[in-house]
Amino acid sequence: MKKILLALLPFFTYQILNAQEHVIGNTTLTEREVVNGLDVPWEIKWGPDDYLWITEREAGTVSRINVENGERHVILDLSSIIYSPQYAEAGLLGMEIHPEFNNGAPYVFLAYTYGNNNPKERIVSFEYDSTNDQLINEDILIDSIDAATTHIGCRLLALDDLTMLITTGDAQQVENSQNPNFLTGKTLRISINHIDGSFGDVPLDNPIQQSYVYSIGHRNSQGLALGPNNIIYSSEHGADTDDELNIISMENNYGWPDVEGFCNYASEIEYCNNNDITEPLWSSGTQSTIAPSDIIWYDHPSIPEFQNTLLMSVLKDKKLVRFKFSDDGQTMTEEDDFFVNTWGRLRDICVSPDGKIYIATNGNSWPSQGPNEIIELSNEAYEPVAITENSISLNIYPNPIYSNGALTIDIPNSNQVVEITDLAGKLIISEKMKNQQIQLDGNLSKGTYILKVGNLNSKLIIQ
Ligand SMILES: [Ca+2]
Ligand SMILES: [Ca+2]
Ligand SMILES: [Ca+2]
Repeated sequence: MKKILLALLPFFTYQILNAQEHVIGNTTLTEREVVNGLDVPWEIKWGPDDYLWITEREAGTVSRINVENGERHVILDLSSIIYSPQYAEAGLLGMEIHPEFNNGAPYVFLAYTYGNNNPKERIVSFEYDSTNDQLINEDILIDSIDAATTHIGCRLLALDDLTMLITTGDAQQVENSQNPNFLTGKTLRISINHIDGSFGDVPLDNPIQQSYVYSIGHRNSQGLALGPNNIIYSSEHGADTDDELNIISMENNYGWPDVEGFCNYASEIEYCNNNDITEPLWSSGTQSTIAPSDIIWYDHPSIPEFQNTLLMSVLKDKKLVRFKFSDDGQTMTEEDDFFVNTWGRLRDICVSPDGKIYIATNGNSWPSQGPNEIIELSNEAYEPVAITENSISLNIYPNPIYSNGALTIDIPNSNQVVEITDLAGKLIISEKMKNQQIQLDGNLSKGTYILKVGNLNSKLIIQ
């Protein structure tokens, strides 16, 4: 018995040292370090293969990480190509995974700087070779964008219409942000449609024919996130004042370098009126900056305090900011800080399908004096809605049903709200019945769901 206790001791000590708890409202989040000792993690994405995909800015590598055991496999090494000086912001930066990765389009997009004396930025795609666990066949999509040691943008966001948005910084040539002939200081939009032959081309409905330019007047945007109602939110670094949170729309002008933050100074107001400048939803104010990096829209029920809010990882002020919005998503209504000075500078954030949050840290001081790690935050008390054959207590038909069918729910009071969640408990549809029916609008992909009315529920199959 004594022997067993001794054998167990190191294990428990390890657990206590590495598990920490954070109370947020009514939820206790458990902190766990997934991996440490990285060479400036810049992008983290939850992959369609249930691995965490990361880029490391200075090392120039892409890796897949098994979050259960922290095992990391380098699947691409661009160290011989990239320009990544130590005291700078350049290197291997943004990454995006094709929305149809598991469906015939195993493409991974990267943004990086290259060329030592006259640095440029390029946007490329690679194919994932699952047999050898490597990225292969580089295809340069946009080449020779002006770069610099800092202000390079490089956040990528693929959308369901098979286009991808790309942020570029002003590359320290501030006036070019207002000039549509330059690709710097912009949001760009490119086709990633692998079916119609337009992959890599300028989408036909871009505002300027044969130009990737989608919006202008940006300084250095390093956050892009898709929110409800197809709203594209973007975070942006200010110079000495006015970091911004914007809604990105086609053809808009966001003001830089002539306007910082809101149109609130006399000179700005005139410029704003003459040039139809789009103001931000939020600014860090006219006194200081916080250095916002990535943003995500968190919509999972496992952390109710964060559900349906925008989370922003912040570098200089070393915190996570939660933004709440009006129902239409157009107005910011509340701003709250979390984890201030807890893990140093927070570069990037992503969420797994079961609602766990992953944060990439970039050390305590600029540019990268460790720790450079990835932290997991989870609500261990959360129990996803589980259902067994026995607990079916509601008659619905037809079942299975097509994703755009009319579903009848056999319940006497027909004014109740119907909730449809996936098996992880994520709410997808919440709608009032009409005449004991709801009309599905094609938004549910094939699979199994849980339909709930009050405390009754049933398994629902979409075919
Ligand atoms: Ca990310
Ligand atoms: Ca602006
Ligand atoms: Ca201003």
